Amino acid sequence: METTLVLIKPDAVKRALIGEIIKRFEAKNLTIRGMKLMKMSGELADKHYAEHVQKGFYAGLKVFMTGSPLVALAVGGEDAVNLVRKMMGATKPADSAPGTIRGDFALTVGENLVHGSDSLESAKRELALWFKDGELV
Ligand code: DAT
Ligand code: MG
Repeated sequence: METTLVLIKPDAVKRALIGEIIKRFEAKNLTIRGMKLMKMSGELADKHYAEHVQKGFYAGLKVFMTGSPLVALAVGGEDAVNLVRKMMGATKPADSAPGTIRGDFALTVGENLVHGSDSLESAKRELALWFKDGELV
């Protein structure tokens, strides 16, 4: 069984979509193994988005991600990493299929509602940033 990191981003929390998003993962029979509502620190943002810190959009992304609370989830199940990415939809909402979270609810790439680890290796690295040993059930 795999476990992946999902972030319900600040725009989704503000839009009261926490329940809608968690409902989809539960309906798919994935398991919520960890969950916390918190504000992302700048330090955590730099670590979490290490692959993007040099990019032009990063300053705006950091302001957005650290500006108000988000929900971090550890989501487990068979093929959870790829499955969650499929359920999220493509990064750019114009490319994300109807039926996906971004396809159904997101309008812009800057506010695309959810994060999901993009590989098993990323999932392991990211889960260690967000959850301490012993916090996952
Ligand atoms: P994903 O979140 O689908 O894994 P990513 O890792 O390429 O996508 O980028 C991380 C986040 O950064 C993405 O969810 C939204 C933001 N982002 C990516 N490309 C962007 C761009 N061209 N302009 C603004 N924000 C962008
Ligand atoms: Mg990514």
